[in-house]
Amino acid sequence: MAKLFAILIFMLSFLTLQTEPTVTISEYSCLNSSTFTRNSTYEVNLDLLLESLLSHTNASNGFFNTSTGEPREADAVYGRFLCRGDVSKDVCTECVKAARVSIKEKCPVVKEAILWYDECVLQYSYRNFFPASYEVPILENYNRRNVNEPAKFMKLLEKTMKQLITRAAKRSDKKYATKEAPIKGYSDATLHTFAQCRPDLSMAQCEDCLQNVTLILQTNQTGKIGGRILRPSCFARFELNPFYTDEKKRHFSAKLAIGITSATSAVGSICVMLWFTFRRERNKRNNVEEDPIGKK
Ligand SMILES: *[C@@H]1O[C@H](CO)[C@@H](O)[C@H](O)[C@H]1NC(C)=O
Ligand SMILES: *[C@@H]1O[C@H](CO)[C@@H](O)[C@H](O)[C@H]1NC(C)=O
Ligand SMILES: *[C@@H]1O[C@H](CO)[C@@H](O)[C@H](O)[C@H]1NC(C)=O
Ligand SMILES: *[C@@H]1O[C@H](CO)[C@@H](O)[C@H](O)[C@H]1NC(C)=O
Ligand SMILES: *[C@@H]1O[C@H](CO)[C@@H](O)[C@H](O)[C@H]1NC(C)=O
Ligand SMILES: CC(=O)N[C@H]1CO[C@H](CO)[C@@H](O)[C@@H]1O
Repeated sequence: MAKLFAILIFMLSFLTLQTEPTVTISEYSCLNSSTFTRNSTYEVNLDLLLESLLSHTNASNGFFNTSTGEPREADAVYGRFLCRGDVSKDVCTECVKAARVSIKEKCPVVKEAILWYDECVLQYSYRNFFPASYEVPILENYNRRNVNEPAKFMKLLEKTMKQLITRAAKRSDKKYATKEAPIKGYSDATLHTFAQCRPDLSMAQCEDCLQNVTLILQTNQTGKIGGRILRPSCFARFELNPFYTDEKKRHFSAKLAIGITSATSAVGSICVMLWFTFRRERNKRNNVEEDPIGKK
């Protein structure tokens, strides 16, 4: 029994580790083929920049831009990150931390790169891309699956996105908005949409950027169940499954998620435990010497 208890504790700790927030790379681009040499001043400045960005994930609007090195000199590096409007500071920090590592892995010795996770975007360059004029690349990522009635679906998407743009652009702190719309004819299908701009864009700049992005989103591929268009200064995304935290529900669902996770872990552990116990009993009956648990 003590052994089983120890196993249960072990499995619980394992499952707890597994439920830590995980971030997934969405898209990235190593923008310019011009490169820097290892251990050069540029690399030193780049590392300083990434360090500085990471230390500012506490910014209340989830956005920070900065530069290292002498401005306008060849070794200067400019950079910024933007976290998705609905994520907590902890998730934002987690995301920028992961992006800081990935961007150097994916684009080694490249002077200019951008990398998107679901929860944040990180970008650096040897040239100043502020305020909003420098706007490549525009990346896309669609779900491969199709909806049943594409024409109707695209109409609904267009209507929903239009409302989203105005709401996101009007905000001053974090320029983002979410909107859900029921899909008629499917009892429990809901369209989930999300749009966000860099918070330092003006209302007009944000509207422009999002209009561009949503137009591409609706024309590049049609009739998909999900998709996103990612521009350095703004992005829009839609899915049938909920992929963001509704502001009103955030605190409630955070608690709920933790509840569900621990409940799932507990139930899972008990099932695994019962299964092993059952096998052990059966193995004993069958006189099988190998005992997967008994062996240390
Ligand atoms: C890449 O960088 C070089 C050197 O700074 C520049 O001349 C060129 O226009 C850049 N290419 C692109 C695609 O931005
Ligand atoms: C860069 O510097 C580190 C430590 O100073 C050294 O170990 C490494 O070999 C250097 N790399 C190159 C490519 O010079
Ligand atoms: C965030 O952290 C940095 C460095 O740790 C600090 O200098 C800055 O004042 C903090 N900003 C906010 C808004 O708390
Ligand atoms: C969106 O903006 C990009 C870059 O400014 C431009 O090349 C593209 O044609 C625009 N697309 C649409 C659909 O407005
Ligand atoms: C849209 O789709 C075409 C291929 O059909 C692709 O070449 C293009 O890069 C896509 N993305 C954007 C942002 O327009
Ligand atoms: C350090 C730096 O380049 N900061 C810039 C961040 O973005 C704002 C708004 O575009 C600029 O005014 C700052 O100069």
